[in-house]
Amino acid sequence: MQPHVIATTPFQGQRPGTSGLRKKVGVFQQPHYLENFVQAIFDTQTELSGGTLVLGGDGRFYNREAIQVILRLAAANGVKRTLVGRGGILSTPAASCVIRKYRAQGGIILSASHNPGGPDGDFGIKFNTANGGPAPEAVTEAIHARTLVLEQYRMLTAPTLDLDTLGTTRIGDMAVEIFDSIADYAELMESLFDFNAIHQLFNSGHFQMRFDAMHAVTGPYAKAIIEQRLGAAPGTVMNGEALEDFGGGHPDPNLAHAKALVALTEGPDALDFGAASDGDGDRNMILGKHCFVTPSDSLAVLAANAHLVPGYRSGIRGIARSMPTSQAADRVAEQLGVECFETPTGWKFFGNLLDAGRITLCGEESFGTGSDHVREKDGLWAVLFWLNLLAARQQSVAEILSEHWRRFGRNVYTRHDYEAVDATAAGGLLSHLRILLPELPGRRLGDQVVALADDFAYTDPIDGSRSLQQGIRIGFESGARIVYRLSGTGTEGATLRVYLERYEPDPARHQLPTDEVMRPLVLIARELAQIEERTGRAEPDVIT
Ligand code: G16
Repeated sequence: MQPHVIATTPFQGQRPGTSGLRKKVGVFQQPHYLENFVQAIFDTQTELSGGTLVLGGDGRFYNREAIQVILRLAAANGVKRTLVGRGGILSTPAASCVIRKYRAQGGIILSASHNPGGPDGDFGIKFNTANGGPAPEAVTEAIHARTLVLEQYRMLTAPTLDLDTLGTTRIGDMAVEIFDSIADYAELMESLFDFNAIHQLFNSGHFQMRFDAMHAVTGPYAKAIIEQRLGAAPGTVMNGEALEDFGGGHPDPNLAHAKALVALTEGPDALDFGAASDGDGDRNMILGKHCFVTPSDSLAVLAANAHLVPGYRSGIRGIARSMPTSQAADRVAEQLGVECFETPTGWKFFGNLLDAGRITLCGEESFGTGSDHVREKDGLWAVLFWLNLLAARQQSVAEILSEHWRRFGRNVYTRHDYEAVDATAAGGLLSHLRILLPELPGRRLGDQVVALADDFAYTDPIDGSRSLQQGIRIGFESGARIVYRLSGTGTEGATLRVYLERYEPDPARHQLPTDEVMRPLVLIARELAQIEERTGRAEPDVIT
């Protein structure tokens, strides 16, 4: 079968952001738009020709159509074998797991993560390399450069393939295997965690939990693992049916978007444990009875307790966190005597450190936590890790957290997001801060004195690559910090993120409400960056 060569013209704006190319569905539906980007992947990632590709997505609107198109492109570009998740479904961590397990040359994951779906929602595509991780910047830049000069793409003609029946078919010379990724993923989880102990916790008669899959990709994985394998009561997984529009919701597991779950952990009949995951299953939120664990604290707690979990019993090698993530994990690393790395935002920056064996655990303030078991952050893994800790320590989430703070001090943390801000105004705000940087050290702002002020730059310790302008970082003598950066995952205008952190060593102050502790720092952050003046916004849209 001869591929058709189809003439095309380049699209501007196909540069992947923090995590792949994310646009409105309508943008992806334009003739040639998806095809151009995917052809640019095949043109630059030449090892895919003759190799194995993993393909699937979070099940959002346009997932199935995009998979049919990508299969025809893959066959025409010489891919020998494509593994497709049944129904076109693959969570991001499961995709990473199977790329590694079946030694594929790469994977294409269709997802806009936590962004809303549906015909008017967002769609996205990301390429993962043979290590199972998000393509590093050098790869995404090469793909982008190729999109700018592309004149043609290659496709085979083929009937629409049945994605729902397990088994192997062919398109031209390429084998298409529809497989069930849940089994591979569940097996990996069972190799890391004490399933018997978690099973006993569920059957103890005094433990109530819910996992909110937010009508997104984790539903089938969570039902199989939490309800079927671990024996939690049916209904423990809520919103477990994956829907193309996530039931009209915003599949972002945080206090603003998982309100129904949060409510279940409050009040007199509060659950002991609540957890949620996002659109593509890589994010997680952890809640206890009357208690929210910030993602930064979660990373620190997991690191401090990793020895209680079978998969990490022999200790951890090191920890990495993204720059805006609180420094709670640094304190744990110091006590454990292991290395701690501060990387730019984006899971892709952890890949080299994981591959080189320099770190075991890593995490981000954006509700992402993971380890060297795959090369993506992993929502369900984090939930199972916490369940394993609860079973091993026989304590509540709040008790574990309070003890952690007593031992290490508390890094009180909050993030303010100003969404869909005028992009020019947002750029102007950052430029204004950059101009201020040299004069800030030593200056008193409110009750704080500036110790460090820079535009974060990162040199990868493994390959020496440099990443510049990764966020404005202002550190104070007290250990407090303010970080400003623009999101790389939005699809409308610009999203300004302001990350705020204050260190509190005094246990008598650990239970104070976060907003009360952070208020003085919030005022400093707003004034310094002239947020209202420049964006017209007096208050953030989302506070996490
Ligand atoms: C992605 C990246 C994360 C990043 C997050 C937020 O997560 O994988 O590494 O922290 O976006 O990025 P930004 O602040 O630039 O919006 P996900 O879950 O959306 O793939």
